[in-house]
Amino acid sequence: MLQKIRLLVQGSLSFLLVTPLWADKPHPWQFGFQKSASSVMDKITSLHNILLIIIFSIAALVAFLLLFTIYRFRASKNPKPSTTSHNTMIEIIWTLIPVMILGVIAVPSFKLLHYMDKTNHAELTLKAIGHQWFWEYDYPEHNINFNSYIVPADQLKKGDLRLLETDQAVVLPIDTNIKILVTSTDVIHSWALPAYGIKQDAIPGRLRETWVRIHNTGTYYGQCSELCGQGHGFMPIKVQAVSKSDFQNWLASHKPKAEAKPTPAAPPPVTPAPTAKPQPAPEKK
Ligand SMILES: [Cu+2]
Repeated sequence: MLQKIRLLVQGSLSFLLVTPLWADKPHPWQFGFQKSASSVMDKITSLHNILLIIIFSIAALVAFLLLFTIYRFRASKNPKPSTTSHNTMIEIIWTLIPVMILGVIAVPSFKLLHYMDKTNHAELTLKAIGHQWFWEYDYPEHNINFNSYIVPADQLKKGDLRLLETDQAVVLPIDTNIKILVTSTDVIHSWALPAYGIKQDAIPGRLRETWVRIHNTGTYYGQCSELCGQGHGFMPIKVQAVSKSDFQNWLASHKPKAEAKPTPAAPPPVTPAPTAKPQPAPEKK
């Protein structure tokens, strides 16, 4: 129990700790979001904070009215209760005020949905393809393609995160508008990375789009977020965000490998099959 309380306090205060890398990761008993690493997540966090203020204000007002009513109209003070059951003005007010609150919430919410949808100025494309149970990544502009599998618990090195470590990380440059295309080859998966504010379903036969502009270098972790079968918990996402120059170096180190792929052999020349002589139709008896 004490251990749980310690983790709870540690987790909830973890956002105050300064880590050498800006990238965040999940913490035991964590409350709240991971530290934002993208412009989309910045906006999600601020909308969330506005909503928290609204929701707490409503809860406080309702709690106050409830307590006030219980106290003011208690049986000893108010032995003969009122039998009023309708009041048109009050009913109009308590319908209109929630509608106005929802309208106020809807405006920034739709704006954010539109902002998260796609970038008009993509500088790089990453395609994430879900498989049962691993992710395949494709950099269409650079001819790079690889699969990314989980590192099993018995092969983890010191400092590795259980269930989040992959054999090959996705490498992405910071301060770059990156278009992310998500699809799947079998069932519905979901490419989700909390620090970037991304959770995009990977649907077979469909190409979903989202985008990210990463602020800080570091290692970021995510997981498949759509129940996709027995290996659902074992297809993590690991992104290594690097500077633009490091990204160019990474591209250079990966390109020859990709280009050295054996080109498919030319198909053997097709020799025309000897045309069969037309057989005379069997005579009818
Ligand atoms: Cu899944």
